[in-house]
Amino acid sequence: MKKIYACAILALTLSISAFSQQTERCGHARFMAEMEQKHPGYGEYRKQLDEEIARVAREGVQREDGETYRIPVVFHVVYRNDEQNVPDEKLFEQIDILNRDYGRLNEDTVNTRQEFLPVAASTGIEFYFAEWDPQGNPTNGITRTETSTNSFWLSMTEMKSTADGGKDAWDVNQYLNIWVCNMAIPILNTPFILGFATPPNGAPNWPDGSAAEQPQYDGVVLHYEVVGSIDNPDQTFASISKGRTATHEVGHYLGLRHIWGDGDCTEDDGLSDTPEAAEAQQQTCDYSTNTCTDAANDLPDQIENYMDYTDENCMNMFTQQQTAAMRYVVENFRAGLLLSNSVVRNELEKIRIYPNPTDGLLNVKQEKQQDSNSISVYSTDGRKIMDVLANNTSIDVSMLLPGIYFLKVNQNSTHQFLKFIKN
Ligand SMILES: [Ca+2]
Ligand SMILES: [Ca+2]
Ligand SMILES: [Zn+2]
Repeated sequence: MKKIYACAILALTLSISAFSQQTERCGHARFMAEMEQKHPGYGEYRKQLDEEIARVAREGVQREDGETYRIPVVFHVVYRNDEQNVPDEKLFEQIDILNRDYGRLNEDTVNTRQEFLPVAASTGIEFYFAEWDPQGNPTNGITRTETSTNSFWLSMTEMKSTADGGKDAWDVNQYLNIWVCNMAIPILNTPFILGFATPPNGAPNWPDGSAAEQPQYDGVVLHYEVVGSIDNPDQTFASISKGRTATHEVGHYLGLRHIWGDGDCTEDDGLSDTPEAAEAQQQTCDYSTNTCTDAANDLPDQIENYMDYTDENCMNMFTQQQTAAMRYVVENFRAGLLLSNSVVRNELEKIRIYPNPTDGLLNVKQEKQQDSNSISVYSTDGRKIMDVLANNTSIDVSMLLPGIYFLKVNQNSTHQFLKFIKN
């Protein structure tokens, strides 16, 4: 896979795919190989990072009681046609799936086998649509970009670059960027790859020359057909119909390795509560799988784990050590995610609007009344709906349809946005 760009290999890949109908489940190995080629030393850097994460996880760093890490997400939908322009509802569903899986609120936790129940964990990590864009404007956390690119199957960066037919990231330190695009093999029209993610970035031992190119490519990419669940999946999608490509890829984004360690029984993911495995579960649900014999307490392969390649119908858990590892990554390498939207919120406390939700009248109370105020109402997709007279502190919004809106309050040279709900 390393020389995927060579024409001979390309032709070979096409023919293999045609015969086996095999879709690459996750592009992690491909990503690592590409990064190693561009930035020699990347693999070594990753290994050090992995070892540090594994150490923390093994030592059992506990979740601080009650503290939930909330991560703002922006979806960048890059589409060539209507089908690829995945509707909002699918994206809403995808966030719900992430929250259920990461919170161990998924319905199928009942399928976790007895021997793994003691280590199955809720991660205490939640995901929500970004409420503010990088310029401080209100947003629904979704961007849509039309492209002339038929398929992004051969590139791991073009979908992340406006100049290359994709969409530039929002500040990768403040948002989890998830690109949704077509990665099907042309002509065959089957997905070449379902998704891939970049592992955490930002440690001081990042190789020279990588910083300028790499940071804005940080995030997760999903093939558009596996966003959200698939109701009546055909054969191609039968084992990947639960929207769990995102669960798996976000796991990589938060530092997790595949549970088989991308190698045989001598390689592992550094975590002791995921039993060693010799290879990926091949998109099936075979509970008898036991590819490695552990010395003391031999357990079957943990096919329930989101970081395997199991049929998504049988995936249902993260472990305690995976939880510790991901939380460590959030705290040490992706802490900006926790700060970004809260900074804006603190600013907003200087202005109060009430009642909220409102049936008709919205009162605006400012700590310091400004002379040069102007107030406008915006929809969640950033359209201005109405202007309000500058000194008006009671706004009639009775004509608005029920829903979520933003009030933009200009104060001299700055402005603030406040969210309100119209019943
Ligand atoms: Ca393990
Ligand atoms: Ca075993
Ligand atoms: Zn993977």
